[in-house]
Amino acid sequence: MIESINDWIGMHEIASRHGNVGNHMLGLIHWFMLVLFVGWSAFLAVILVKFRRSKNPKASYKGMTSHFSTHIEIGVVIVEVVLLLGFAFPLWAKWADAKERPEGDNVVNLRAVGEQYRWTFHYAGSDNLVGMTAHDRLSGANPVGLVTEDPNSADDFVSVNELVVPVGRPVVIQVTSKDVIHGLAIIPMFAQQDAIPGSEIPMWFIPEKEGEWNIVCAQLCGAGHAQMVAYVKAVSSDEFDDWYGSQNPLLPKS
Ligand SMILES: [Cu+2]
Repeated sequence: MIESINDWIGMHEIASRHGNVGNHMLGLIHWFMLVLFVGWSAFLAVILVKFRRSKNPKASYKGMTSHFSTHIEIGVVIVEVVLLLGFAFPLWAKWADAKERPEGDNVVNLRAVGEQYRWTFHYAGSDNLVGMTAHDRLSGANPVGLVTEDPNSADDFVSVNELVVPVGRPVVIQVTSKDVIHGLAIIPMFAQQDAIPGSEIPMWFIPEKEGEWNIVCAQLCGAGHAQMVAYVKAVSSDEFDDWYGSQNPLLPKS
Protein backbone atom coordinates (compact mmCIF):
# COMPACT_ATOMS: atom_id res chain seq x y z
CA MET A 1 0.00 0.00 0.00
CA ILE A 2 2.72 2.47 0.97
CA GLU A 3 4.73 1.87 -2.23
CA SER A 4 1.64 2.39 -4.33
CA ILE A 5 1.79 6.17 -4.03
CA ASN A 6 5.06 5.99 -6.01
CA ASP A 7 3.34 4.06 -8.81
CA TRP A 8 0.43 6.44 -8.66
CA ILE A 9 2.63 9.50 -9.33
CA GLY A 10 4.58 7.69 -12.07
CA MET A 11 7.85 6.82 -10.32
CA HIS A 12 10.27 4.60 -12.24
CA GLU A 13 10.41 0.86 -11.55
CA ILE A 14 13.28 -0.26 -9.34
CA ALA A 15 15.80 -2.96 -10.27
CA SER A 16 18.50 -2.78 -7.58
CA ARG A 17 18.73 -4.02 -4.01
CA HIS A 18 19.16 -0.70 -2.20
CA GLY A 19 16.71 0.91 -4.63
CA ASN A 20 13.79 -0.75 -2.90
CA VAL A 21 14.84 0.80 0.42
CA GLY A 22 15.16 4.20 -1.25
CA ASN A 23 11.81 3.84 -2.97
CA HIS A 24 10.15 2.85 0.31
CA MET A 25 11.61 6.01 1.87
CA LEU A 26 10.30 8.09 -1.05
CA GLY A 27 6.88 6.50 -0.56
CA LEU A 28 6.86 7.56 3.11
CA ILE A 29 7.94 11.09 2.15
CA HIS A 30 5.19 11.38 -0.46
CA TRP A 31 2.55 10.24 2.06
CA PHE A 32 3.94 12.72 4.58
CA MET A 33 3.84 15.53 1.98
CA LEU A 34 0.23 14.62 1.18
CA VAL A 35 -0.69 14.89 4.88
CA LEU A 36 1.13 18.27 5.08
CA PHE A 37 -0.64 19.48 1.94
CA VAL A 38 -4.09 18.54 3.24
CA GLY A 39 -3.30 19.93 6.72
CA TRP A 40 -2.04 23.30 5.47
CA SER A 41 -4.86 23.61 2.93
CA ALA A 42 -7.42 23.02 5.72
CA PHE A 43 -5.60 25.55 7.91
CA LEU A 44 -5.73 28.14 5.09
CA ALA A 45 -9.47 27.53 4.60
CA VAL A 46 -10.15 27.94 8.34
CA ILE A 47 -8.11 31.16 8.48
CA LEU A 48 -9.90 32.63 5.45
CA VAL A 49 -13.29 32.03 7.07
CA LYS A 50 -12.37 32.90 10.65
CA PHE A 51 -10.60 36.20 9.85
CA ARG A 52 -12.90 37.36 7.06
CA ARG A 53 -13.39 41.11 6.77
CA SER A 54 -17.07 41.18 7.75
CA LYS A 55 -16.22 39.49 11.07
CA ASN A 56 -13.05 41.56 11.71
CA PRO A 57 -13.58 45.10 10.41
CA LYS A 58 -10.56 46.39 12.35
CA ALA A 59 -7.10 44.84 12.12
CA SER A 60 -5.41 43.64 15.31
CA TYR A 61 -1.94 45.16 15.67
CA LYS A 62 -1.02 42.96 18.63
CA GLY A 63 -1.23 39.55 16.99
CA MET A 64 -0.52 36.56 19.21
CA THR A 65 0.27 37.20 22.84
CA SER A 66 1.30 33.66 23.90
CA HIS A 67 4.69 32.05 23.10
CA PHE A 68 3.05 28.88 21.83
CA SER A 69 4.31 29.25 18.23
CA THR A 70 7.86 30.07 19.36
CA HIS A 71 7.99 26.82 21.35
CA ILE A 72 6.65 24.85 18.39
CA GLU A 73 9.27 26.36 16.09
CA ILE A 74 12.12 25.58 18.50
CA GLY A 75 10.76 22.02 18.76
CA VAL A 76 10.78 21.66 14.96
CA VAL A 77 14.38 22.95 14.77
CA ILE A 78 15.51 20.43 17.43
CA VAL A 79 13.82 17.52 15.64
CA GLU A 80 15.41 18.53 12.32
CA VAL A 81 18.89 18.88 13.85
CA VAL A 82 18.55 15.39 15.40
CA LEU A 83 17.40 13.93 12.06
CA LEU A 84 20.29 15.54 10.21
CA LEU A 85 23.16 15.06 12.66
CA GLY A 86 21.90 11.87 14.29
CA PHE A 87 20.70 9.94 11.25
CA ALA A 88 21.36 11.54 7.84
CA PHE A 89 25.06 12.45 8.25
CA PRO A 90 26.16 9.15 9.89
CA LEU A 91 24.23 7.08 7.31
CA TRP A 92 25.74 9.05 4.44
CA ALA A 93 29.25 8.81 5.96
CA LYS A 94 28.83 5.02 6.19
CA TRP A 95 27.59 4.80 2.59
CA ALA A 96 30.42 7.01 1.26
CA ASP A 97 33.11 5.19 3.26
CA ALA A 98 35.57 3.39 0.97
CA LYS A 99 35.72 0.51 3.48
CA GLU A 100 32.05 -0.19 2.80
CA ARG A 101 32.62 -0.55 -0.94
CA PRO A 102 32.05 -4.12 -2.20
CA GLU A 103 35.23 -6.05 -2.97
CA GLY A 104 36.19 -9.51 -4.21
CA ASP A 105 36.10 -11.68 -7.36
CA ASN A 106 32.34 -11.37 -7.48
CA VAL A 107 32.45 -7.62 -8.04
CA VAL A 108 32.23 -6.08 -11.51
CA ASN A 109 34.73 -3.21 -11.74
CA LEU A 110 34.49 -0.60 -14.43
CA ARG A 111 34.80 3.09 -15.26
CA ALA A 112 32.18 5.27 -16.89
CA VAL A 113 33.70 8.03 -19.01
CA GLY A 114 31.33 10.81 -20.02
CA GLU A 115 31.93 13.08 -22.97
CA GLN A 116 29.83 15.29 -25.23
CA TYR A 117 27.62 13.32 -25.97
CA ARG A 118 28.08 9.69 -25.02
CA TRP A 119 29.16 7.32 -22.28
CA THR A 120 32.05 4.93 -22.72
CA PHE A 121 32.01 2.06 -20.22
CA HIS A 122 35.53 0.82 -19.59
CA TYR A 123 35.50 -2.71 -18.13
CA ALA A 124 38.40 -4.27 -16.24
CA GLY A 125 38.60 -7.41 -18.40
CA SER A 126 39.46 -10.93 -17.23
CA ASP A 127 41.88 -9.83 -14.46
CA ASN A 128 39.09 -7.69 -12.94
CA LEU A 129 41.65 -4.88 -12.52
CA VAL A 130 41.01 -1.64 -14.36
CA GLY A 131 44.15 -0.55 -16.22
CA MET A 132 45.82 2.77 -15.64
CA THR A 133 44.56 5.69 -17.75
CA ALA A 134 46.06 9.06 -18.62
CA HIS A 135 44.61 12.11 -20.26
CA ASP A 136 47.44 12.44 -22.80
CA ARG A 137 46.76 8.91 -24.12
CA LEU A 138 43.25 9.78 -25.26
CA SER A 139 42.65 9.28 -28.97
CA GLY A 140 39.96 8.04 -31.34
CA ALA A 141 41.34 4.50 -31.07
CA ASN A 142 41.88 4.79 -27.30
CA PRO A 143 38.74 6.61 -26.11
CA VAL A 144 39.44 6.04 -22.41
CA GLY A 145 43.16 6.86 -22.46
CA LEU A 146 44.49 3.42 -21.43
CA VAL A 147 48.19 3.32 -20.63
CA THR A 148 49.71 0.57 -22.80
CA GLU A 149 52.65 -0.08 -20.45
CA ASP A 150 50.37 -1.07 -17.57
CA PRO A 151 49.93 -4.89 -17.63
CA ASN A 152 46.44 -4.50 -16.13
CA SER A 153 45.28 -2.63 -19.23
CA ALA A 154 45.94 -5.42 -21.76
CA ASP A 155 42.58 -7.17 -21.29
CA ASP A 156 40.46 -4.05 -20.69
CA PHE A 157 37.59 -3.50 -23.09
CA VAL A 158 35.04 -0.78 -23.70
CA SER A 159 31.34 -0.70 -24.45
CA VAL A 160 29.95 2.50 -25.89
CA ASN A 161 26.56 3.59 -24.53
CA GLU A 162 25.72 0.07 -23.36
CA LEU A 163 26.25 -0.82 -19.72
CA VAL A 164 25.83 -4.56 -19.18
CA VAL A 165 25.54 -5.72 -15.56
CA PRO A 166 24.84 -9.08 -13.87
CA VAL A 167 21.89 -9.64 -11.55
CA GLY A 168 22.91 -10.43 -7.97
CA ARG A 169 26.52 -9.20 -8.15
CA PRO A 170 27.85 -5.83 -6.95
CA VAL A 171 28.77 -3.36 -9.69
CA VAL A 172 31.33 -0.66 -8.81
CA ILE A 173 31.62 2.17 -11.33
CA GLN A 174 34.29 4.88 -11.19
CA VAL A 175 32.60 7.85 -12.81
CA THR A 176 34.58 10.49 -14.66
CA SER A 177 34.40 12.86 -17.63
CA LYS A 178 36.64 13.91 -20.50
CA ASP A 179 35.28 17.41 -21.06
CA VAL A 180 32.50 19.05 -19.03
CA ILE A 181 30.42 17.90 -16.04
CA HIS A 182 27.97 15.13 -16.92
CA GLY A 183 25.75 13.08 -14.62
CA LEU A 184 25.47 9.31 -14.85
CA ALA A 185 21.84 8.70 -13.84
CA ILE A 186 20.89 5.02 -13.73
CA ILE A 187 17.39 5.59 -12.44
CA PRO A 188 16.18 1.93 -12.18
CA MET A 189 19.30 1.14 -10.11
CA PHE A 190 18.51 4.14 -7.89
CA ALA A 191 22.05 5.38 -8.52
CA GLN A 192 23.33 8.68 -9.84
CA GLN A 193 26.75 10.30 -9.80
CA ASP A 194 28.12 13.47 -11.38
CA ALA A 195 31.00 12.89 -13.78
CA ILE A 196 33.67 15.53 -13.14
CA PRO A 197 36.76 15.96 -15.32
CA GLY A 198 39.89 15.03 -13.35
CA SER A 199 37.97 13.08 -10.67
CA GLU A 200 37.14 9.39 -10.45
CA ILE A 201 34.14 9.07 -8.16
CA PRO A 202 32.84 5.62 -7.23
CA MET A 203 29.21 4.52 -7.20
CA TRP A 204 27.89 1.02 -6.67
CA PHE A 205 24.72 -1.06 -6.68
CA ILE A 206 23.52 -4.66 -6.91
CA PRO A 207 21.08 -5.29 -9.79
CA GLU A 208 18.12 -7.43 -8.74
CA LYS A 209 15.99 -7.64 -11.85
CA GLU A 210 16.74 -8.47 -15.48
CA GLY A 211 15.77 -5.86 -18.03
CA GLU A 212 16.86 -3.00 -20.21
CA TRP A 213 16.43 0.68 -19.40
CA ASN A 214 17.71 4.09 -20.46
CA ILE A 215 20.61 5.85 -18.79
CA VAL A 216 20.27 9.61 -18.99
CA CYS A 217 22.74 12.43 -18.47
CA ALA A 218 21.76 14.28 -15.30
CA GLN A 219 23.70 17.49 -15.98
CA LEU A 220 22.87 20.02 -18.66
CA CYS A 221 26.15 19.46 -20.53
CA GLY A 222 25.65 21.20 -23.86
CA ALA A 223 23.49 21.40 -26.96
CA GLY A 224 23.38 17.61 -27.38
CA HIS A 225 22.54 16.86 -23.74
CA ALA A 226 19.09 15.47 -24.55
CA GLN A 227 20.60 12.98 -27.01
CA MET A 228 23.10 11.69 -24.45
CA VAL A 229 21.18 8.48 -23.85
CA ALA A 230 22.83 5.18 -23.03
CA TYR A 231 21.39 1.82 -21.95
CA VAL A 232 21.73 -0.37 -18.92
CA LYS A 233 21.12 -4.04 -19.54
CA ALA A 234 20.80 -6.29 -16.50
CA VAL A 235 21.25 -9.97 -17.41
CA SER A 236 21.77 -13.22 -15.50
CA SER A 237 25.24 -13.84 -14.10
CA ASP A 238 25.93 -16.60 -16.69
CA GLU A 239 24.78 -14.45 -19.57
CA PHE A 240 26.99 -11.65 -18.27
CA ASP A 241 30.04 -13.95 -18.13
CA ASP A 242 29.42 -15.03 -21.74
CA TRP A 243 29.15 -11.42 -22.88
CA TYR A 244 32.19 -10.38 -20.83
CA GLY A 245 34.31 -13.21 -22.22
CA SER A 246 33.37 -12.46 -25.82
CA GLN A 247 34.54 -8.82 -25.76
CA ASN A 248 37.71 -7.80 -27.61
CA PRO A 249 40.41 -5.96 -25.68
CA LEU A 250 40.65 -2.29 -26.59
CA LEU A 251 44.41 -2.31 -27.08
CA PRO A 252 45.80 -4.40 -29.93
CA LYS A 253 47.93 -7.31 -28.71
CA SER A 254 51.61 -6.52 -29.07
CU1 LIG B 1 26.08 14.96 -20.48
